Amino acid sequence: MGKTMRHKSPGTLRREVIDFHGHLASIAGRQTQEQEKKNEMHKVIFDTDPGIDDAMALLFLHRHPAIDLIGITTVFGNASVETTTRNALFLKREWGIDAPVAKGLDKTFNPDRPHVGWPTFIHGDDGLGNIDVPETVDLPVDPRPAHRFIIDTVRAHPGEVTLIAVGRMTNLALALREDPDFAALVREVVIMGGAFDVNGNITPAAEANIHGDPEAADVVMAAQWPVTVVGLDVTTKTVMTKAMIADIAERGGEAGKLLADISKFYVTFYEQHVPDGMVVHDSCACAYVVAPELFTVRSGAIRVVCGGIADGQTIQSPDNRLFPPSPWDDLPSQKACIDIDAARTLKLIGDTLVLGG
Ligand SMILES: [Ca+2]
Repeated sequence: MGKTMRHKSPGTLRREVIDFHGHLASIAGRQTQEQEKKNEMHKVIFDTDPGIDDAMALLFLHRHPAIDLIGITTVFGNASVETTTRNALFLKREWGIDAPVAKGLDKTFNPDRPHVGWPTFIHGDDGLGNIDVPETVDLPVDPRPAHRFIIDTVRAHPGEVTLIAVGRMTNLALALREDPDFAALVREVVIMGGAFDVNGNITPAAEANIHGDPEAADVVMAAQWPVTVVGLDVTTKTVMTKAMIADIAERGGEAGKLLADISKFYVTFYEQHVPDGMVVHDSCACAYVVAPELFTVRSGAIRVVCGGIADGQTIQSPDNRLFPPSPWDDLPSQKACIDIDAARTLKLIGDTLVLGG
């Protein structure tokens, strides 16, 4: 080798040295890219009550290249937990999703809260737009209750797991009560729920996910983990038109067609609220995880009203405002989304839903 090199001209040697350095730089570049890619990947547990907009969000998580969906946990809300779990299994089977499904309990965090009926006029009797979901789906359910599954999975991947909760906050609050220390091991919590500078959608004060279990939501906001709340302030600005849904059916393969079929019922409900299409509440929370730059956030402690006429209202104490001593003091500063680039968010959602279709 040394003998060969002695016979090379200085020009050849210089070129080889440059090539070698280029090779090293390219390996280093590859490693940096891989590292960045790893950093950009989000291990996600999706806590959900499918639910039509939940179904869209689930397909988004399944198809987005930066999301590693490692668990689906179910909660009651859009329908009973029996129905939402069956629906999660149905979508898992239809869309070939690997993540295990763990079923939540069937009671609010405060079990004395009276049960209010399911919103079948929004999501259909089957929770998925009355598309004839089979009574049972022959897939296994994780043996653990949802909140225990969440704790165990976070503890198996400390600092790596993002929790996206798009139903009532019951499972997250139960997990915090069972294992308060696990909160410090969660990377991020992103919630669809609440209404800060706008009216609610189930009462003038409250949004449905929070209203369905206010005590649970108050526990979640007060915990020592980073929470971002994607509420009605931004989701009601994010309306997917019928033409966009048709495009997803066209380009999104069988999964896109099923999603469009499921969404018909919801679009009909939304005719009384928006001129064309549907509000994609739950997908907004998923979009935030991969593209937070599309959202404007405000920081400050968040409390949830529990009881009275404003039951379930979310109220933030902005960090830059001074108040006399109040029940918001000494709580962690969380983020409330107050604005969104709706056009770019819808494009991101639409482009993701058809990936691999
Ligand atoms: Ca939901």
